[in-house]
Amino acid sequence: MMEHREYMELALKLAAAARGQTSPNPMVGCVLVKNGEVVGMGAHLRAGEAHAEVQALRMAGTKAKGATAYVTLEPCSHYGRTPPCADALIEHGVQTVVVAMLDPNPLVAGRGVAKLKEAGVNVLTGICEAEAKRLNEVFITFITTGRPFVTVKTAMTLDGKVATYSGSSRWITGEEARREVHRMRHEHDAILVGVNTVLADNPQLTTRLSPGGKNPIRVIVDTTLRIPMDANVLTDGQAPTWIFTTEHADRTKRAQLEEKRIRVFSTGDGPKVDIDCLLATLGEQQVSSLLVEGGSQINSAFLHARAINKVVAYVAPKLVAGQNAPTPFGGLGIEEMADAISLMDVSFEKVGNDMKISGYPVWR
Ligand code: AOF
Ligand code: ZN
Repeated sequence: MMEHREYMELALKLAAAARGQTSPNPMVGCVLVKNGEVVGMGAHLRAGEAHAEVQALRMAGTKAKGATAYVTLEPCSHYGRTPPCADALIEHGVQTVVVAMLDPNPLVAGRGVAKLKEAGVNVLTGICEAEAKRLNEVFITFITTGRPFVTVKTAMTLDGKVATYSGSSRWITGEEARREVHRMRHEHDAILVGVNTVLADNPQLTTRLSPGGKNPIRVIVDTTLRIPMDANVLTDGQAPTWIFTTEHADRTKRAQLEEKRIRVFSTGDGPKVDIDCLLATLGEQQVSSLLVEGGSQINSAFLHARAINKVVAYVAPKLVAGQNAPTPFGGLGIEEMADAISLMDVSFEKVGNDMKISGYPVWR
């Protein structure tokens, strides 16, 4: 017979199988076990569809009576798009519920566990909690702040450059790293670049994976609406494109864009697009995760707004030199090394011939 942790790890794997398709909902997995036998399994696959517990209960049928449920997230207690899972577990006679983490959704936040306990169900919490929190880092941020979880992804040479002095930048990393980036695009609700990147590279910002993937909403930061009307992101129709600008933008250009069904948001009359306002707006639009693919000015704007939740940096073993060659984060920068932004929970991974370093900035 397996231990609590092993069943929970299985439930976490089931949950993670739906990565990139549950937004704005969390990924959740559930395993039902009775007398050492797995009698039901389920995962939440899509917002609006059945929750993990319901899927597992359906599979188990009458065998759920007296079983132990392993759930990666506290069973819900509220009527959302679907009825409460806590009620379903109680009705099916589940005896014990093992929970990895409480639901940070203020509508639930402990009420699911309380409901189960009141009904006489044994509840055990905190099994594989750290793993569960990592799995749902996006959901936790979105449901508690109303803003998207922001990942800044960069790719640079060993000497820290994102392009040569002449602006040439294809490609810095190898194929494996580039494939990973397309996977990241698939997993995010939206992708963001600055207009300078559009002007320099005319990117599509789509997910090119075989056998296919979901395209994120394309967000362009463009203070004065310099975007060319024939840019790929405006003409290819592959995914929605939203432009964030300011009151300094030309009204006629704005109308032209809106005529092409491009959404244009103004963040006010500040000198630059206000990152804070941009994030609040994206959150209102149910964008729970945002992948920032730079340029150096945009990355630096996010840094100065302290608006980065995660950094994923690919470092390619190449040298291009050049004191004017751009680096991942531009702007004036921080004066004292003692004030550098440190990352925590850092991981180092070899991807093809490149090194991937990821971590979570500590904002003091
Ligand atoms: C669970 N099991 O599998 C999931 C839960 O609108 P709804 O009905 O889909 O509810 C969404 C909320 O339910 C979501 O914000 C989170 O609090 C919880 N998600 N809960 O017991 C699941 N996906
Ligand atoms: Zn539920």
